[in-house]
Amino acid sequence: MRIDQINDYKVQLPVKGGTYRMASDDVDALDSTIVEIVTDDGLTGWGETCPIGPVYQPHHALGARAAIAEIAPGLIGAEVASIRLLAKRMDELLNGHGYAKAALDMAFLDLLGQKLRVPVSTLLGGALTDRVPAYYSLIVGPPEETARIAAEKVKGGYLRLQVKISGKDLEEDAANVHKVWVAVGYRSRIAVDGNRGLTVAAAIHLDRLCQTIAFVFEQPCNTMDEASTLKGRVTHPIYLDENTEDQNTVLRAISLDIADGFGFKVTRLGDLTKMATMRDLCAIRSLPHSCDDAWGGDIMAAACVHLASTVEPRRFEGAWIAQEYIEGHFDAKNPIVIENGHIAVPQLPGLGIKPEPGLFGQAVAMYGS
Ligand code: 0XW
Ligand code: MG
Repeated sequence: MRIDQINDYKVQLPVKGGTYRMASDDVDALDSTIVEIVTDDGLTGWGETCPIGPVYQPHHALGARAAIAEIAPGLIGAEVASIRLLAKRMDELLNGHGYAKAALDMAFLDLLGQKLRVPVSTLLGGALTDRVPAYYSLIVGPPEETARIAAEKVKGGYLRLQVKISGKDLEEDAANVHKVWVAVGYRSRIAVDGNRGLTVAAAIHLDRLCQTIAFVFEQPCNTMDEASTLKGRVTHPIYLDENTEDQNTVLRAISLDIADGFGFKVTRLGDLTKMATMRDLCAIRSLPHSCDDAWGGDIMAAACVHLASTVEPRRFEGAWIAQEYIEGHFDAKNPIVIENGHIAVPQLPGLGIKPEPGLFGQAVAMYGS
């Protein structure tokens, strides 16, 4: 099975229900890059990469498409058999830019899964479950409202909530955490996500003000060095998210004992295979982690869920997909949906997602025949 054609599409995903607020940025619509790979035996594979704006992490939509333009012509005619060989080929064509390569890698796995008639979860080592827990992300907002939504989501089946804080108003941030705790208590696990917005001092203050509340503190400060100075000075476990920019950083965080867990993003770590390696590394040290991406439609959601199904459930912090914030689906027949706080793992060969024909309009770039 050889690559005949690579097309990429630009898809605008407006945020359903209003602005998505985080300490690092507010976003209203996301620019998703969809990759379609057509092979000589008539199969089509799909991939996606969708940075949540240009500020959240050092990725941006235009960068993804520019990187794909650099790589795609060199992949025409390549055999889709060894995912490792294709990753090597991409590295020979462009250094870095893992978040763009991730979309191509996703499409390779989709193709290989279809060819071998196995779901992508099988190619990632094998599923341990057919249904994974999702977690809900509560955006920065007024404490009463945040607590109301928290209670509603837990009632709806979510086992874990992520409370986003602004890092700008200590009183409001502490009130948010307290009110969510009063509303859901032990019925839900809680992550408090600073999205890099707090100083070390502010993180220590919030930790003290929330001493009796059980939560994990996700990416409170900007750098890994700041996170490391929090060790021993705060009582809440520290999880890293934005700092996990590549495999080596994760390895460093684990070996220096900086993180108690991770919020992993598929495209940030490079691709699904690289994230599977991080899954195995975390297993060695019993470190919990999530399976997310920054944003994306059903293709990205399917990728996250396939990987999520391969994580040992007792260390799994849930999958985050953007479905709650997106109107409609790419594939109306086999959408990736959260039901009772859980997501069914696609069982069809490949990713199990086939976007409706013509849904993405005209390709913004086409490579190959
Ligand atoms: C909640 N998320 C997984 C979605 C947004 O991209 C931000 C992210 C996070 O945890 O920072
Ligand atoms: Mg986070």
